[in-house]
Amino acid sequence: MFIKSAEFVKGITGTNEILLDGRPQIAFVGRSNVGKSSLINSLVGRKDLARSSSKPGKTQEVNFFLINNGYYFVDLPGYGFAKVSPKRKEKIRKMIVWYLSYAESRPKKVVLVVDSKAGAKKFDVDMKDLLREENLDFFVVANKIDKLRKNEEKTKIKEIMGKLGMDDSSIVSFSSKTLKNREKIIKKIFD
Ligand SMILES: Nc1nc2c(ncn2[C@@H]2O[C@H](COP(=O)(O)OP(=O)(O)OP(=O)(O)O)[C@@H](O)[C@H]2O)c(=O)[nH]1
Ligand SMILES: [Mg+2]
Repeated sequence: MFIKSAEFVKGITGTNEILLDGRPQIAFVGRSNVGKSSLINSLVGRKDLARSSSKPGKTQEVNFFLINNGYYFVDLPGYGFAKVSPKRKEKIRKMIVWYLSYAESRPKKVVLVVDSKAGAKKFDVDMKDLLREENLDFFVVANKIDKLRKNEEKTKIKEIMGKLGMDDSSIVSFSSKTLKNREKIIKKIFD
């Protein structure tokens, strides 16, 4: 699979006709600041398609990017940024749950992005449970692998998958800095 075109279509916060246009959706979910938007940019080979920021809480809506005119990459807001109000946090949590569980369509694949240095947190475990309950097809990206020393990688990955109760075949490490495993992730998304 070669990504030859990518464009931002729209951001939604609830029911919208884009959910029903029949194109398969690939969703990127994870805690705030783990690098979901950067991962999308790396996959499509564009620096600023999905807006990313060093300030957590950049993505506020469910953003749809049209890929090769046939798919959507769906960039979800991140959960768990400490500085947002409890009310705002709850709103974001509900938006994520709505998209994954109650929206008119279901994503064909979900990429659960985890910060490889911080490891799997409660949100990640809860998310894995939700994805399982909803019977959604998903795999884990251990992101920001450039922040780990080479000899830490294996242990960290084992630790993350242990916490999630999953086996090592469902995790791929990645870094937007080095683009390590970019092709592998694209393959996993589209197979
Ligand atoms: N070292 C390193 N930094 C990264 C990597 N990916 C993203 N970042 C940085 O992490 C910060 C957050 O990246 P985003 O892509 O905005 O994260 P996000 O998950 O979309 O964040 P929200 O929209 O707030 O949920 C930015 O400063 C990025 O430059 C990576 O692979 N390695
Ligand atoms: Mg984002």
